[in-house]
Amino acid sequence: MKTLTLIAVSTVALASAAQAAPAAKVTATDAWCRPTVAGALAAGCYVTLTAKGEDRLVSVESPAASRGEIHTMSMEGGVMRMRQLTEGLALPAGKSVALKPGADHIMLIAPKAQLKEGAKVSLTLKFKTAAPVTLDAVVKTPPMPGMAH
Ligand SMILES: [Cu+2]
Repeated sequence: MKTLTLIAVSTVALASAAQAAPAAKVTATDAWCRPTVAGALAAGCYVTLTAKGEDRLVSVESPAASRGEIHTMSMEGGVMRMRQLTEGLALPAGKSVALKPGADHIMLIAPKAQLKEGAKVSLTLKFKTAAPVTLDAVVKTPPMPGMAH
């Protein structure tokens, strides 16, 4: 009888230990994509990410495009250049990281349809540690139209 009781206690202990581990979480807000012209080869999308623990945005997928990439932009010799962040984008713990025009952004490659103002684009963001986040980004014209790339 004593043996049986011990087994029961250790099973309960294991179950509560599994529940106690908090799931790593990234919060995504203000997701939007820039409208495209018909036949556009790429579309820029933006979102603000806040990771609870240190994490990394490693990939982006969308049913609206062939694939998603994570890009950054920087000034090189007076010219704005865009490059892919093949290692993803670092997300420091507890700090909001804003993907925005002229800086880090999500690039949808080969959109399957024209992105029109007011439409919604489903994005799935995948992280190194946190669970994936799927959200709808709204298509809207950016406040500064001169920042297109
Ligand atoms: Cu880009």
